[in-house]
Amino acid sequence: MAENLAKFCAGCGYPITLMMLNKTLEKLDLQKRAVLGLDIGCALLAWNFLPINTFQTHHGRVAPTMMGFKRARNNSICFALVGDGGAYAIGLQSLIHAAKRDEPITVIVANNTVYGMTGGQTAPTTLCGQVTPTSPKGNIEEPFHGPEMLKGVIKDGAFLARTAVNEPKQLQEFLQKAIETQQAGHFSLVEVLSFCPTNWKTNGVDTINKLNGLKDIFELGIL
Ligand SMILES: Cc1ncc(C[n+]2csc(CCOP(=O)(O)OP(=O)(O)O)c2C)c(N)n1
Ligand code: SF4
Ligand SMILES: [Mg+2]
Repeated sequence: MAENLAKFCAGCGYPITLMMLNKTLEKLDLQKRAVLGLDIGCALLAWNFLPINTFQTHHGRVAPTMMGFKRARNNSICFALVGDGGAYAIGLQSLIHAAKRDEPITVIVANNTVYGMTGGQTAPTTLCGQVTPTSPKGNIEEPFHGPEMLKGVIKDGAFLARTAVNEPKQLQEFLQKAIETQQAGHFSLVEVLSFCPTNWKTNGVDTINKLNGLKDIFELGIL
């Protein structure tokens, strides 16, 4: 695994989420049944990161692809790893209907508040006032809260939560709950506030401070 870390930028949050996912699957002895669907964006860099099977999809289309996978192979444990842009912009329509239909998959949203892979442009989650290449004078909109919006459409038994990469215990706990929800036949989504020092243009200390600042805006916990 270690040599694959090189694909992500130094200090990226994705490897933490992936390591916690791997630990959880190991604990539940589910690595062999797991399939990790990857959206376009920095999620795709995870294609050979873990000792589990992966599946590459188009931008915003990882949730419907993994729904299809789950229907065809219902003994598999299906994950859709997607960025905030993929989940809440181009893929929002299919995500809403996956949640509404209570599709038994687990969506993991890495929320770094920007379009990371393409250079840090404004995403639906970008904070008001945040400077990006497409909002050089500061974003004028309030950020979109994805799991809160999905609360309005989910069925009983579904699981929605938000945590952060610097809350590894909670991250592992929520991933386990999400997997158990999928095994019980329901939809689950865990949003993970994630570091993107390359596009945030932050050093180590400022990266942690920025992530902690996000926790004041995006509530952590089971939603
Ligand atoms: C249909 C389509 N539109 C646009 C793109 C260009 N594109 C690739 S990655 C990306 C942004 C990804 O941002 P996000 O989903 O937040 O993931 P991150 O890289 O931040 O993890 C975009 C717009 C694309 N690949 N396909
Ligand atoms: S651009 Fe950001 S999200 Fe993508 S690998 Fe680099 S630090 Fe991670
Ligand atoms: Mg992003």
